[in-house]
Amino acid sequence: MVEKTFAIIKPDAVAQGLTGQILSVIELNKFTISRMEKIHATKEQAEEFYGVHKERPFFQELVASVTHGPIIVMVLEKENAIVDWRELMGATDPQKARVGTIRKMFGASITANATHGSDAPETAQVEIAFFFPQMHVR
Ligand code: 3AN
Repeated sequence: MVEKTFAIIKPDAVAQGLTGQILSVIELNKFTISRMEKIHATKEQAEEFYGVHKERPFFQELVASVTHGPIIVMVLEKENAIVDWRELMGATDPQKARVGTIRKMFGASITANATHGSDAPETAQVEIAFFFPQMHVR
């Protein structure tokens, strides 16, 4: 089934000039970039977006890491987009990510791990609606 997922290129990767290379990997892996925008997320947006993590010890670090510079927010589309994008990103910790994954190639640390991706269909729907409210998800 063709599905949509939500992706972010995080501030560290954008600041390092890795946007083009990451977009290239995305396209080589047959994702369609349906929507894309460069924004600078506010603290309030980040706190709401990462709301499920608010009790975790790294929450403030996480919010800071995604707001300290511009990010690229995207809707990616392909068959099994949600699972395939998470596989292409690799493990949360770049040191544990498989060779060839985006986080292995471009991630610096567990917080500055280059990209974000929705983890389930419900999350994808909520995250797409959060950044692209005018978009029809299904
Ligand atoms: P993923 O992004 O692989 O789905 P989650 O959902 O467990 O990982 O975590 C969300 C984000 O929180 C991660 N992308 C990462 O930036 C950050 N994070 C996760 N675990 C840690 C940790 N132990 N220390 C610092 N940041 C973390």
